[in-house]
Amino acid sequence: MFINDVEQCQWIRQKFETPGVMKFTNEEKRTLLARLVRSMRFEDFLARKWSSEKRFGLEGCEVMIPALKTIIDKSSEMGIEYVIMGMPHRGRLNVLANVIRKELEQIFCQFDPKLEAADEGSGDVKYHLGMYHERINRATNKKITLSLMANPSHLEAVDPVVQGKTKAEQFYRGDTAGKKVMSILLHGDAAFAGQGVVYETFHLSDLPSYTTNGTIHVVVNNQVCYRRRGHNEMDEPMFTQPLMYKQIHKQVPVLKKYADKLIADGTVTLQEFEEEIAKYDRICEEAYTRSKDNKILHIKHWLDSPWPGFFNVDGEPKSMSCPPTGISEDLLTHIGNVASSVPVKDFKIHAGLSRILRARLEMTKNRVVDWALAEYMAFGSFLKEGIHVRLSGQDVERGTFSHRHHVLHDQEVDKRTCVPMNHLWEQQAPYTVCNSSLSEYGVLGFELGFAMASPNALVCWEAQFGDFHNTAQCIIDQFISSGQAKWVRHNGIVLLLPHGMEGMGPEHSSARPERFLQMSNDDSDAYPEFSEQFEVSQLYECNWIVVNCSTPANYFHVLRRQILLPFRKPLIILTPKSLLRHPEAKSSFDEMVSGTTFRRVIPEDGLAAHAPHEVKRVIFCTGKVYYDLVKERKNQDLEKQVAITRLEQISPFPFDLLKEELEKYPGADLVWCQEEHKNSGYYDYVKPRFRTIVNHTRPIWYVGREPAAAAATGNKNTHLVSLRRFLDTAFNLEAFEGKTF
Ligand SMILES: Cc1ncc(C[n+]2csc(CCOP(=O)(O)OP(=O)(O)O)c2C)c(N)n1
Repeated sequence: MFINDVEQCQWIRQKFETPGVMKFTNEEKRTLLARLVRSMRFEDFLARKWSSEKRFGLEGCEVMIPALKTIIDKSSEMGIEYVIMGMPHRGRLNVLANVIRKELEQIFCQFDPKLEAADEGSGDVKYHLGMYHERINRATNKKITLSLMANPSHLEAVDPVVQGKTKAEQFYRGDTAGKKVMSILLHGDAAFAGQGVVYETFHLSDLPSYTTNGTIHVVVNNQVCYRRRGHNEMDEPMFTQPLMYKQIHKQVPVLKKYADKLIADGTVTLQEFEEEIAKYDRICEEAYTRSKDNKILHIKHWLDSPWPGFFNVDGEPKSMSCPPTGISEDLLTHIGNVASSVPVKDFKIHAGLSRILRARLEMTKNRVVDWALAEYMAFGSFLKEGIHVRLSGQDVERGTFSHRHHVLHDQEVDKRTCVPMNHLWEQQAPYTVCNSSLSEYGVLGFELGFAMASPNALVCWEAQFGDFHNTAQCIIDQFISSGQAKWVRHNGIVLLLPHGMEGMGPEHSSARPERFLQMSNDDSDAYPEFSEQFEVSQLYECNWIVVNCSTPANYFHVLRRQILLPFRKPLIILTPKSLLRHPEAKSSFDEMVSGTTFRRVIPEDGLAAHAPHEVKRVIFCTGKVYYDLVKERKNQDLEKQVAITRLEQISPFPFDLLKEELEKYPGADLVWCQEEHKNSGYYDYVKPRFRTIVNHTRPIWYVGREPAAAAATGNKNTHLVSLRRFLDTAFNLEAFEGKTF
């Protein structure tokens, strides 16, 4: 990278280019040799014992181990207490063994094919698992914590995750200058040059709420060193690189070269060198013998982010229940008042914003909330309880739809801002709301890493429009959906994805809920056993939660539940756009006060519910289309004949509540209505589950838009015509007569 800072250029010249600057004392040379011995003999040992296993050895760049150890020694000397690392597979086992100092037998036993998994989930290959280790740094005699983050095969994907976790550890220690916690990222040269997420991560380095105050990047550069055995040990590089590999095979290993040099200049004797090798080989052999006793693999031992005190000693949740998520009326009023105010003196806000704040005050007086105020209530309530809240994404401070306004800007003093949420109470947790760089992959990875540091924080990432999450797909697929199954690591990150078909074109419409639902692990065909704790145990078993709330109160509750649950799961929320200002989309304080709670299903409670046996049709739906349906039902005067029930938590599927709902209307048609196209939205997910509930005895008819390749039309008229068409079908009580299913 080009450096245009003169001071930085001078530093590099002084530290690296001054003649003789790389001179070492004899003691340092001996340490370097001993570390090279470990680096080299570790790979040799694995190659001898498991000659036909992939391990992605370091051979050809053994010097990486002494280099990393030197960086860590120096950092410890300068006051660093915690180093968080991310790296690809090459040399990873060696780093675990010789840098992090994972017990060798724990590494070796992973090569045993008979090893049984003791933990939940499917686990991961040995060269992906993470590790957390507190130890004494031998060079400085100071305590140091080292953490190597678990990562998927996707090269460089872990970079922003490491940075997010580093930022969080700095934040919670008050380490504003990055003097105590730092990160090291290792890269291969091809991945470093080619993967865009590297640059998305760099791009965060100077943003106040994202900077880690510097990262050490180590590039394992095959233009300088080489890969002795090709891509991995099962590879034959001579197939494709015959001449280069003839040269590589002639290379004398670096350990021999360096030992010969030190022996020749009298720094060590041949005998000392051989003893060093024999000593380490013995360590490996002894660990190998011990590794044979390990019959069971505990992935928990490979956790990179333990949460002390959050789980019980066996790593299980402390309970299997969740208290009601409502809060007291006084709290609601207080938060509403602060949300309507400018809590600092002589601060002039924009007239348009004054109107918004006045409207909030009016709502608070009338004991109602809209979407933005409900979110305020949830965030504010956490701050009182000491829970840090962080909201990150493009333009989140104001809100893409100009509804949030969490940061006020003085209209007369440049850059003077105020965050009322940080003025709620004298003693409160901090609220961080930060506009991110224009990145999804990098920023979502960062927030995921941030959320790993502590379970006592609500970390939310908001996409500008839900569509854009697909440029962060790797973080969603490889980390969020499957992270717990692979690495036993809980994460409570919240994704806020604006979603809704509003005639705004193929983009800006769909957050692609079908993709999240397709990756949900609840079984569509298995009828679950209902216990008293069904709701919470179902959440515990799932890989993530997908919700689409139709009321501000329910949005408030689902955010609150996220922290009140005794475990952490990623939460995907399809958030509204037009409903942010919809006059009907308001909730009373009555739905949020103490004793109230999140509603997974909101059953019909109008005329149809009072005489259920006369109901001809039950329409199940989720999200915004509910308001269209209710309006249309009224227009057509069908309030007695048609019940409309809302599914608020889509996954895990509320089998229990929907069963009750279905049984209530024995004579009715069952319809799933969605505004999305048939091949998107929720239909493919809900259909088999509804059918499981009714044991395949009743059909669940589809009402919605036809299948389509693009997520939405760009033509307003086409949008309105298709809306009209499916609303007509929804209320045509003969629509499915005579049809078979
Ligand atoms: C995103 C992604 N694309 C492709 C791959 C497949 N892959 C694994 S290693 C590798 C080569 C990496 O080369 P380099 O970064 O130079 O590191 P090296 O292993 O050569 O040290 C590739 C293409 C991958 N793991 N991740």
